[in-house]
Amino acid sequence: MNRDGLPYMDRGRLRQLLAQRSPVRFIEAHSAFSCLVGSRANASVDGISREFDGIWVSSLTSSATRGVPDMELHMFESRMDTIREILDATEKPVLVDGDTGGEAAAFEFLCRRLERAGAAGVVIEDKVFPKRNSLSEDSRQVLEDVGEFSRKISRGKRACRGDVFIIIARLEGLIAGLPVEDAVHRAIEYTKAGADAILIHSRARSPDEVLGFLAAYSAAVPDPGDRRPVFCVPTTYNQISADALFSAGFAAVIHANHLLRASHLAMRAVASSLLESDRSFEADGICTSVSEVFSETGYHAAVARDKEGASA
Ligand code: SPV
Ligand code: MG
Repeated sequence: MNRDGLPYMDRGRLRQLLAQRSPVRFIEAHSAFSCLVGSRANASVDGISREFDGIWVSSLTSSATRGVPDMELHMFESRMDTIREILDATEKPVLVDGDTGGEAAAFEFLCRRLERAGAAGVVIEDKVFPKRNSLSEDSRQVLEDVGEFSRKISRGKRACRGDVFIIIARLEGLIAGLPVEDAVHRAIEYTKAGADAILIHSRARSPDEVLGFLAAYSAAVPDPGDRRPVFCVPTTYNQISADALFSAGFAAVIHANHLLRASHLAMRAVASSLLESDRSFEADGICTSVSEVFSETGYHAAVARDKEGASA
């Protein structure tokens, strides 16, 4: 048990949830602090408690946190430090956005390091290195050769030592403007190469594109045993609920950047308020209290234990 009385992270949890066909909701984290907030988030919906099932370590928000554009700049060393801090801050499965994975040899090392660190899996996208962010309307999106990308997946699979770390192949065909048939063909090839799951990405405003992929994939691979769980990232088509996406057949939904975007909005408002009012009083209403920050990071609990020690 850990200090909160929770069982220690079960490294196979994500694989298990997918095998059970339990719907999986991911929330983005870009720091240990945002991971604590996302891990503890809880809502009661129709009397049933709902929480996130896993943490998504986004490349967009990891880049933004470092003040650089999401263009696969070489920074996996510093990202590894953040990933380890995030792993220390949660018992939930942590899924890492590995961009394109780089060249196959680099991807082998990435898989081994992430597996050893305790991550639940990695997602790599089938674009050429260095990729451009998929939500950008005016970036050139160039897909990798199917055979090359399949070999990268196989080499990553062979590099893993255990059988719980998963590799997810992310299809960028719709982002690159290719027809859905191309994405289905790639899903089949990447599955043959060993991909444990598929992520279909889209920046359309409506979910029709990704729902169309799901239908075409099911038609092309009629035996459910031969299909892989399909993930989606409803950032742009966000009027549909995660529940509706699960009912349509998606296995997992990733809320990919929201904690960073929320803090960006709040930080800008607070910074302006401090200048306008020339004091912080007016900003208090849009900041959490220092005491809440203490609670989130376990400060109050540690002080209580200090007191127990002093009176013992
Ligand atoms: C990320 O969160 O870094 C992603 C998703 O890769 S997207 O920004 O939509 O490409
Ligand atoms: Mg990314």
